[in-house]
Amino acid sequence: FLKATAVATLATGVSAVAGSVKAQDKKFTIALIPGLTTDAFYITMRKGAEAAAKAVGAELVFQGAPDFNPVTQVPVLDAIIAKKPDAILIAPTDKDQLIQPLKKAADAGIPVITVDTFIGTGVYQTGKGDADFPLSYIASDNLLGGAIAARALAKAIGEKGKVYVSNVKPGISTTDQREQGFKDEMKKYPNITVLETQYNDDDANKAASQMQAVYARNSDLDGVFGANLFSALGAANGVQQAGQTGKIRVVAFDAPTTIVDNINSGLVDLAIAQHPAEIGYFGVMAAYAHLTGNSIPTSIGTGFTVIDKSNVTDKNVAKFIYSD
Ligand code: T6T
Repeated sequence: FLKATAVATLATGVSAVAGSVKAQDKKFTIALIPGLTTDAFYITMRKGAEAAAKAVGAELVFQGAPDFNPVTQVPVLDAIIAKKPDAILIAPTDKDQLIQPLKKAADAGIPVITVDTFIGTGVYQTGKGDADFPLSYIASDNLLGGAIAARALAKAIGEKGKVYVSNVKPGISTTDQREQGFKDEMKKYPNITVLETQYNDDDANKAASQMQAVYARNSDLDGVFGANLFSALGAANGVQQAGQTGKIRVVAFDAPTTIVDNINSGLVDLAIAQHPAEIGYFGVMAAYAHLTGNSIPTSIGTGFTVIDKSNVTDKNVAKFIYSD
């Protein structure tokens, strides 16, 4: 009988000590649903999450859609909910469209933490509204990131001229805030005109052709802010294809490996690297803290590293370039 109990206890991963269950001995399963799977930003986030899962003996399940789209993300979320993980970390691909699908997880008793992006206003656990049920929001300060981009682009173009934002699509918390932070900061530069935003659906090729179209309409275009990885990559490619390297200045959000070449060649002035590994690491740690009965902050901010020609070879900077 004793033997059988021991086996059963081991199988569930829960150990009974003097009649009580030690929750910290349970092997928790934590799911991480990225915005999309084939994006160096989320690949790097996964690494941080895996490091934290290893540290606390949890299992990390990484499952996502191939594109940044609620239509493809929601079925992945539903499949994860059906498996009943102990917690869900998710980068919601739309502020509004993921509220109801995530509510299903919360109603099923699965704690939800959003990483990178948020739902609703991103202010959680207030008892207000229909989207405050996630326990925590772990991310970069995207308004600040947009302001940093504006200051850098303004400086690069001598504080005068025409610029535009290459962005993904409206409704994504991160990129909406970057654009807002950028435009608010640009109000401080009366001689800079911000042209209409170009939305590329997270497609770098589309961002490249849009760049050329904007330039065709505005031969005096001075700069572009690429508000995420594919927007920046595409806008930079567009500048190169138009033969305007160094003339139309590019400020990039995100730091895939290609950014190094682009900075060295002068195609991109500066890249704002987020710290996605930190987001993944703290995401898992927050989930684990909650699951073991500890309180967690309703928001955790992670940092940026601004990369340009002057520091791109510094190993303390280069370590923030994303993993492929
Ligand atoms: O910029 C990141 C992420 O922060 C954003 O929410 C979506 O785009 C990226 O994944 C980069 O492609």
